[in-house]
Amino acid sequence: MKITDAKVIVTCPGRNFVTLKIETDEGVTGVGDATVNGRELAVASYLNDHVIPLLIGRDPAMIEDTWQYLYRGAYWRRGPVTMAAIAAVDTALWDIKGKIAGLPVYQLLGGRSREGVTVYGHANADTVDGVLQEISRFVNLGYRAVRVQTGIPGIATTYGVSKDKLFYEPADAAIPTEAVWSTDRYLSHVPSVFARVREEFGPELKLLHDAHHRLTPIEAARLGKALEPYALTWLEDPVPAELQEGFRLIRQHTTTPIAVGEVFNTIWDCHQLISEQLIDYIRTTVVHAGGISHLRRIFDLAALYHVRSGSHGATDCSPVCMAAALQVDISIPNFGLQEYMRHTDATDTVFPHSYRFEDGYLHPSSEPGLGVDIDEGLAALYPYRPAALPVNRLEDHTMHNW
Ligand code: GCO
Ligand code: MG
Repeated sequence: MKITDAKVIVTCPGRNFVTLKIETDEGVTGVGDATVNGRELAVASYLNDHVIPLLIGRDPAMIEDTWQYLYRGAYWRRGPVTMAAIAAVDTALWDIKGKIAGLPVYQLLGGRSREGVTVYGHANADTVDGVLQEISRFVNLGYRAVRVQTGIPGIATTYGVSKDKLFYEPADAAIPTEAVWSTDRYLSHVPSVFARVREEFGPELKLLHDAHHRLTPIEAARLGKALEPYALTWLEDPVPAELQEGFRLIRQHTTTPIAVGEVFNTIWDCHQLISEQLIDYIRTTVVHAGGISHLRRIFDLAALYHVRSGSHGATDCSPVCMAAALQVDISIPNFGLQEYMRHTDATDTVFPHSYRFEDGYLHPSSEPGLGVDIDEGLAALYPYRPAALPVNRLEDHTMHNW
């Protein structure tokens, strides 16, 4: 069996997505997500110019060899663009392997380890009263875990607070919008939010919070400590994680569990965090961390060190990514939680899929392969629109992390 063609489909049914579709001489096709929010066309070009010519004529069954060929063969290894392109190829080849075997991909990964994949939704609002209502909405929908983000008094806009409550789309303009940030205002507000939430919802609901890379280690330690009475399931991305040893300082001061990894591309971005047990959840996902093969490698390393998975599942991870993530989530021994931000109806129709939400769980498709496809005719109706993520400045205009 041989790969005969591969095409990159860029579509914008509400937001931009990049999808790779691989075709074979036996008529079996596979899909992979290659979306990097705000850098979509860079990945499309990397695939078209540097990857697709290498795929033609290869045996689609050789997933690991193809992964190693694209990773080692690039010479310039790693990075979000390269790894998203490799991820798309890897994901599409697993899809093909599953279809040929007549099995959902999770069966090829060892079969189910659980009944369903526990997901968390995003409750957010400008005010504390508003967020309490939003949390109720998620609880009524059956969610067992909720991420809580609110506006910060004195700051005009805050990460994670969205106009449209089921979706969060921060890439809102071709040229990045500029937000203003104050760590002091944030740190003095957030603990009071969680105090109210625990008071209203009691001890059982799993609560999460995303600091979105904005703190220093000692600030993160202070926040983690202040949040301890409210028993969060995790505090996410407390600091930018290039400096992996920075997490030691957070760990010395707080028992609030730490989650990190949505912007990581390879196992090398987290091997110190994992092997020194500086984190509790690793949030790498299929599209940004080298596909199903590499994600599984990261999660296997994590399992040795009591670190559980918590894959990123924001709106910019397409339904192809979500379908693939669920195949991994259901099969690994050290699954933690899966983020689940819903897609627009237009996105769901462009990417027909058969995973489903029920009772707080997502259930992967049981169809052969990943159980997801792209409707190319529909995709063509939604042309690419330039959209960049915002940038962040301190009140004195110093550039900060968004
Ligand atoms: C999350 C993330 C997202 C990212 C977005 C960037 O935890 O879901 O932090 O909200 O900001 O995916 O593209
Ligand atoms: Mg996040």
